[in-house]
Amino acid sequence: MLREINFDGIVGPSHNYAGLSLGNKASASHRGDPSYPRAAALQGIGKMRGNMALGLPQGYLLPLSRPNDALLERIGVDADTPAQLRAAAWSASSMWTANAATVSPAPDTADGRCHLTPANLVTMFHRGQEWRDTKAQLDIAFADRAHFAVHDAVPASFGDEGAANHMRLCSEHESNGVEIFVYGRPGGAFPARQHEQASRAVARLHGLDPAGCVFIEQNSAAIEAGAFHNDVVAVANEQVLFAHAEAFVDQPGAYEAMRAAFPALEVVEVPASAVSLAEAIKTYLFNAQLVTLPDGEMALIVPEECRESASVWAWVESMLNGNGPIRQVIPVDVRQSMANGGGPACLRLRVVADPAAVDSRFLLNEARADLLESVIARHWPEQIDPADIGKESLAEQIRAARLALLDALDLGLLA
Ligand code: SUG
Repeated sequence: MLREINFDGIVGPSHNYAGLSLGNKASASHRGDPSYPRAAALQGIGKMRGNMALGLPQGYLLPLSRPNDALLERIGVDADTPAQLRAAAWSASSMWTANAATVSPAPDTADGRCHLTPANLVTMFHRGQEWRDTKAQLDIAFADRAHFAVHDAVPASFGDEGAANHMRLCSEHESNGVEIFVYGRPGGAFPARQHEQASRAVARLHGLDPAGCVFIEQNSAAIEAGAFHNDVVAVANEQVLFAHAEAFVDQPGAYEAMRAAFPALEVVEVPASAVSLAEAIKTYLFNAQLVTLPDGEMALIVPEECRESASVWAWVESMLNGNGPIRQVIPVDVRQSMANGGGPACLRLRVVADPAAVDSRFLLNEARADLLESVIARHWPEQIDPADIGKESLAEQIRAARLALLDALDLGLLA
């Protein structure tokens, strides 16, 4: 029985605001703020619990080992090395598992297995250190080779940001789908992180039918406004695409190409006159989890920040009063992640699979959520000030906290 399972990244004990992501406005504007790793991780568990309560299967991926001293060695770090480069080794950015990999479910692929390709994340120095350790987790969680294939990341010449630039249209999750790859064209004010050739390589590696793939270019104006990933301005679920009117460089052409491959497409578009790109990016209305509930209705899980924006909430209310496919809008508090540019959708990787084929140590239930909360409450630093980054005592606490988590989950082999 194939289900959509959301694998959320558990927020790591080194969560901090170092302002590392050029083009990510939240990351830049919170640079230097104190962070609250314990609260951040508990907010993430709260979101997972909420989704489980809706009847949705829930999994998680674990924080990577930080600080990553090997990374600092590779750049020959010395006393004069800028603080931001050093801070990269302390980043908890693997929490945003929408960037962990691109996933093609079994019904879409030539060999009938679910294919996963970790994203190389090469555009940002602090994120390029993630993929090998992420792959080590995917190799365990999806070890069953009868059901899953886990690839290496595509070569670093082509930036790949994973599922954040990928959407899937289908009549229901377990049926054959059309996969939409959204890439950026370089040359704008901010980096275009997803290279077209990375998307095309992933589609080939996964054995997708070319007739079931659509390649679409992001709107450079959206990237310039702060949409460093497509999932900041668009999200799809089953037959529905929920998108800002300025998400793609050629919006009518994009819909036409999607409709040619998937005629049942239903577009829920938000016009710029209702919600500007700037407001969409500030509130992360589109960085939402668009999910199908067990009764078949669709719900949109949005950041709390959406409710605080007059224009966004007015649009949400008018949408709910209409007759569209999205029947519920559920705000969640992930403010610590939001302040670094990660909303509810950034925090999860969608995998359509039989939960019984997944290593159960990566699947959440109530008892395990209690366990995660108690480890986090006991070991995660309450607060990290930017001046603490680099201190050995903090490094020790962060390492011990992660090891306590691995131990509690019987995943000590990832140490
Ligand atoms: O890559 N922020 C992440 C946010 C990723 C959001 N993911 C999706 N849209 N799917 C990024 O920019 C902040 C790091 C810092 O400033 O400390 C950061 O990496």
